[in-house]
Amino acid sequence: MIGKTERYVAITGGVGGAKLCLGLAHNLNAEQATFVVNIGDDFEHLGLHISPDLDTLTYTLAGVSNPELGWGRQGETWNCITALAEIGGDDWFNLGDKDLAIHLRRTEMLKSGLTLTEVTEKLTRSFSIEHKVLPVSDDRVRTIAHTEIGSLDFQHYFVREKCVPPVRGFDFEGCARAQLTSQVQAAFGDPDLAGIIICPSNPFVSIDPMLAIPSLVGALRKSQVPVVAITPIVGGEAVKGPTAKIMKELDIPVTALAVAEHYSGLIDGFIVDQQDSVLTKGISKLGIETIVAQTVMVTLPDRVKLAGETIEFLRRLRRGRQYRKCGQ
Ligand code: FO1
Repeated sequence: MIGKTERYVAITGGVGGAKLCLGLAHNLNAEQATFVVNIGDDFEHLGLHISPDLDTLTYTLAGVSNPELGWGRQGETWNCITALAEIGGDDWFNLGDKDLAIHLRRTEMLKSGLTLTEVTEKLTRSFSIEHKVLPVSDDRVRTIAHTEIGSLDFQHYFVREKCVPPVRGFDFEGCARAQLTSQVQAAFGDPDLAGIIICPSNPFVSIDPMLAIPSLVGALRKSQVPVVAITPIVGGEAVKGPTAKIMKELDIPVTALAVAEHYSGLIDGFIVDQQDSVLTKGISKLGIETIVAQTVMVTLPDRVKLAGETIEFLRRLRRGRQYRKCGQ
């Protein structure tokens, strides 16, 4: 119907996911795209509540993220963390001087009794971001990495230990009783919802902490719209971060096919990179329609193009059949 608002929900975490979300934000206005973000990386540090995936997406959408690092802010200085180390403070988690502002503000607002959702709404608004950036839950979910040197809080594993200790598996403390926020439930229940996107984030540490929340998987399965995932693995390598290393340690083949298998039962479509076009037949055998695109996003046009192709793919999946979820 002309003028009918098509709405999309993207599930995202980490740097890779944020890149696609920026592309989606260029294709879809604030009414059409909602971002549901991982909170499993959150932790309390130096007395501050830190939400890395919410911050990475906020800085990326605001155009102030650090292009080299992917996290934190561009044009950063490190005076405070340097001075902190000089007086015996922890400096393994690099907090830039400008970045500190968001952690101080979030901690202050949480202490005043606001929910993480309310805090995020105020913070994104202060960065003039119009799109909805929603923590998946206001409950506490924490990723734990079970490694050869013991079980580590996520940031201790990811940053302090630099992902070096071989990992045996992950747990997501609190996920079983965590509830989707009412805003996230409303996004998935929106009558104009036209598609759901699982961003090219690390499936095991950025997406799984959200899929571990029972009502999220329920929402995905109940939704009458297609779900498409984009591969974070290209040519047997992770585009960024430790995904490939984690897959090897979990004895999972480092291929886009293995990622599709990881999501199978939840997704209707999968996007692989041109380098992996040979995998499309194998993935289609899982009952997952697969298209080939340039999934490695270097420039902003790359992100906008991939996001546009993802939206078109979802439209085609919806048109292609009177949409029925698998298994219904
Ligand atoms: N990642 C690092 O590898 N080293 C850091 O020192 C670091 C600091 C940091 C500060 C704020 C923030 O929001 C993110 C930060 N990250 C750092 C990234 C963070 O660990 C990851 O972005 C996520 O938790 C996983 O994607």
